[in-house]
Amino acid sequence: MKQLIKGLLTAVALAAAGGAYAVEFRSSDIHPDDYPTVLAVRHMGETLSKATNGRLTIKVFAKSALGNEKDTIEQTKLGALAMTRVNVAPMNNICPATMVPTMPFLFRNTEHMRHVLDGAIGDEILKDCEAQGFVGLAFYDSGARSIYSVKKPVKTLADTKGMKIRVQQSDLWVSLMEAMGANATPMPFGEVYTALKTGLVDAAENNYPSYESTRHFEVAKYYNKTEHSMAPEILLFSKKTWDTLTPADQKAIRVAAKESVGYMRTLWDEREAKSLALVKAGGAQIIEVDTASFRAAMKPVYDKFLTDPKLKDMVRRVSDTK
Ligand code: GTR
Repeated sequence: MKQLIKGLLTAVALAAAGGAYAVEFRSSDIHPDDYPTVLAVRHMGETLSKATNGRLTIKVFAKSALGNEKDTIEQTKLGALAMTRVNVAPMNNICPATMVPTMPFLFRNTEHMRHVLDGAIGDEILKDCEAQGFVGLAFYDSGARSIYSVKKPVKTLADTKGMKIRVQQSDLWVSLMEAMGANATPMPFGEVYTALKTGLVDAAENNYPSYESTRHFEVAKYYNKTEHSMAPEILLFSKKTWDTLTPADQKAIRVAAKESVGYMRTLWDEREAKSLALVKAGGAQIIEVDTASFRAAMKPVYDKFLTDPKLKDMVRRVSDTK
């Protein structure tokens, strides 16, 4: 018997050394099953499974089944969860470099944002999360975020003065709203619908797909095109889990993640157009905004959060990127 157990253990150890283990990685998302981020990670799972003959697979838990973004980030750090897809915002307080792509009015347009995140700056930001226990695999698009309000439209900076606006759980986001003269109310995504409906907040801010999928447009019908940030989504892998994998498998995961970015962008562009049409049909009013007045108010945010010369320089490099 002793001999048998010893033999079995050796077999397991050998299998592991040869990379012959099989693992199903759990990944979380707060969005519903048909949302581009969820579909992209599922697609990544298929690529990974093909590349490893079915040894490595990914199971995506959508609709906050494993918790809100702050919770799943914590679980990922601990290794209780292998992967999580979140916005960079709840990482701002944890991994400072994620503040760079969050900065208001930083990216000129979608092409600029994609170009920067696909290049060296994007890689540096992903790498920066490693010291905090996360292997940054990829960025996904999240479009431009704009303020949507319940009672009155927002056309210029004067209109956000005193407004209670829901933000993501990030100090940078609180400060961004304060720079608009608003009162920032940080809360998880899943609580926003009720907060808008009960008057706990006067407004929230997001891209068209999230405004539509959450049906926030039913309660906050003014979608005011402030387009104040293009804070992207980020796909994080637990460093704890990562360190148990062979270099070949780590590479396969990285390749599959990067490969899913192009797939996601196609879905994203389609979804943005579809969501805009849906919210308009549902009664939302799309309001043109004097964005220059908002842009001019953002200096305090840059001054407060870009004290580290490395981050300051990164922002300069982003602006210099054609
Ligand atoms: C969405 C984003 C989510 C989350 C959400 C929010 O656009 O995809 O990851 O950040 O916004 O506002 O909480």
